[in-house]
Amino acid sequence: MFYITTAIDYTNGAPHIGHAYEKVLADVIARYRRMRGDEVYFLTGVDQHGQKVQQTAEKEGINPATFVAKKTKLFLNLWKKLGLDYDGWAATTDDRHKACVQAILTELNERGELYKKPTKGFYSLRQEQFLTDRDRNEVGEFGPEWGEVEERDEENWYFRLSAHTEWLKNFVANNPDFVTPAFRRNELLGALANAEELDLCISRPKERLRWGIEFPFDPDFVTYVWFDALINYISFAGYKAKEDAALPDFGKLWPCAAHVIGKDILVPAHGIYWPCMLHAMGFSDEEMPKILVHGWWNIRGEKMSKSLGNVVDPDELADKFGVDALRYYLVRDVTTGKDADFDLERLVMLYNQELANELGNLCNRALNMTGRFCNGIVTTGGEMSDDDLDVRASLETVLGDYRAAMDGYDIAEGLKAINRHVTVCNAYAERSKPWELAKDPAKKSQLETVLANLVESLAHCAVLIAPVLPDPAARIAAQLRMDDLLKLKLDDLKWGLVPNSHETGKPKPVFPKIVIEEAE
Ligand code: MET
Repeated sequence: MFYITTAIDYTNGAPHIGHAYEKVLADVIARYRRMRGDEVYFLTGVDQHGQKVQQTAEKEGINPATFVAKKTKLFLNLWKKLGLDYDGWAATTDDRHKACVQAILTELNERGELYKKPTKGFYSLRQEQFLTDRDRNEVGEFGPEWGEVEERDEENWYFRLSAHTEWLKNFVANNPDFVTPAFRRNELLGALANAEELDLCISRPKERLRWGIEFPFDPDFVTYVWFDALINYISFAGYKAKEDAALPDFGKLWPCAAHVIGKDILVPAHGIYWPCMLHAMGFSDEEMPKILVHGWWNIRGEKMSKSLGNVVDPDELADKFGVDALRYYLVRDVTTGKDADFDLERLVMLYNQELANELGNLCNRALNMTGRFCNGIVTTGGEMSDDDLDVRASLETVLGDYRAAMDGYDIAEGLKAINRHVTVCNAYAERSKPWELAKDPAKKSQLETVLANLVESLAHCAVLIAPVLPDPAARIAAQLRMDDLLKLKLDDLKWGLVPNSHETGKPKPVFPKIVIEEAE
């Protein structure tokens, strides 16, 4: 089973482009793994508790539950619009999740992993955590990154994080695939080498924070939002679930193959707290999840183009440029793990060039000429010239490149591999000039072979592009009149998908060009 999750987003605002990127990335990986033949479970959701949510709700004068329900809708609607195909929805106010968090707290307490002690110090409201002297800047102050900081003197519950850090250091050192990409794992190793051996404060007194999960054995406290949120990965996977909870079978899902998260929440939450929490619960080294860390899209306002406007709201982007262009851009113009610059001109350019002009053109010309010159009928089995054979060889190379890239979560490289083959095909079409061959009855077999090779290539490309662009892939399959095409698995992709005498349909533009009106 390939179990994949995303970070769950705070419901104190509307989803932004970073949220959309992460979810699309995870969706593409999930779809690819299904195509690869894996059984997949894709979980995403929202982080509904915590001080920030409570504060924003208070500011708007509504109770947190109503506020959260409203914001959650924005996420659900956007994910629907972007075509996310997830199997489970993790919303942390769900009673099944609360029950799991409480069961874990009780168990950890019984195991002696928790203790209560007075806490005195400075607290960052933005990060919802106590600060130490290490968090001060050069001039001895808590910098703006901590937001509002206040002094607190209160009792709290602690998790014996420090009892697990030695184990964690060894575990990370011995398991290179715990964090992908490697340079992010190095960041974690660096952080671990410098870490102070501190325990983690996992409660907040109820008088300050009501909007959280109550401690089952000390109802004056609620659970720290990160401790609550991280548990979503197992609670919604069926960990400690009741039989009738309608959750998956935990034994089948776990360990998670990829927690897809942003670089800002690797250290300390996912790279330190989470494995230590699991270790404290009794999970073995073999039962540790894997983490896939992505970078950020930098939005440089001044670089935004005049004619395209300053839109970076994913919802508006999808409306303005189309879901296909947005999904494509979000995985095409970035190397997984690294940061990238969000550039609307590139979004339009990449869509128009690689999809409208190249893949769209291949679809259009292959089906159009097959219709015009051969009544839509594909005839295979003719003699292949060297030029014909080169097309077939290109496809074979591309299949290998694509698989290697996609297995390594490098979606941009996977797409570039497809595009290489499309370019080969379009050049081949221009060189072979089917429109000339069609004029000479003696060249009929040659014509049929060229067109069959183009149609065959198109069928492959539709399958390969489907994880990123499921709707256009389906449109191509429909025009090819190959209803079951997208049910094929990666291993089924071999030359000969289109049978002899197959009748294709008429082409309709799959990627209408984006036309930008010049700004005055
Ligand atoms: N809500 C957190 C964030 O947005 C992520 C939690 S993932 C368990 O940073």
